[in-house]
Amino acid sequence: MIIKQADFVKSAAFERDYPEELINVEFAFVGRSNVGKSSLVNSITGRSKLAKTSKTPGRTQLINYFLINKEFFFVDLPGYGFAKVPKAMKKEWGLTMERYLASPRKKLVFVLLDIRRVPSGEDLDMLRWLDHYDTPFKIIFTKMDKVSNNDKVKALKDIRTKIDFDNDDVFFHSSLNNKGKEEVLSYVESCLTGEIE
Ligand SMILES: Nc1nc2c(ncn2[C@@H]2O[C@H](COP(=O)(O)OP(=O)(O)OP(=O)(O)O)[C@@H](O)[C@H]2O)c(=O)[nH]1
Ligand SMILES: [Mg+2]
Repeated sequence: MIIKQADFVKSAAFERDYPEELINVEFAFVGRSNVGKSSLVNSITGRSKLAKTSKTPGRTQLINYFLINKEFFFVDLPGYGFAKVPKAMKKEWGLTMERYLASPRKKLVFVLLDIRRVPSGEDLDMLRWLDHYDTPFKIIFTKMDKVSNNDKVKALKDIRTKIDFDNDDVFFHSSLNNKGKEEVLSYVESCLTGEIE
């Protein structure tokens, strides 16, 4: 799929502030703070400055909507699991994320996991939550440029102690060299054309 246009639409905390729903499903990116959600949005849209990225976890505090090819939305969500912010603030971000996930919007959720980390309790909560609410989701392993092929095998083994998945059913991506981008985009396209429900 070719991304001809990608535009920031708006930031929102509450459902009433989300842009009007489109006919097409929207694609949301969730995961721990710093896992690379905003970088992934930039990588797959080919717009390096579309979503704000940061070395400091907790950069994205609101839900950011991007309109792609005037057809569908990518939704960049605030990350979870960042310890070094005041409790009240953390709660607020969590609520912003939960409100989105609980909203009736037609969505496909990409759950991002850092290939070098065993999934945290919060990652597992997220996966359980998506299952519980019957929300379709796909896992994307991020920062693949940080691991060799050998490391990857070992990392997947460690990750499998916590979660179960088929290698064919997950994505592997690097925002540094954009490897894996086409696979994610083809999947997005297949969802839009209705090949996958
Ligand atoms: N090497 C490498 N670094 C990456 C990759 N993706 C993201 N990063 C780096 O990881 C840091 C966090 O990236 P972001 O995209 O801002 O992460 P985020 O998940 O949006 O973080 P929050 O908005 O805080 O939830 C930045 O320093 C990025 O440059 C990747 O694929 N490879
Ligand atoms: Mg971000």
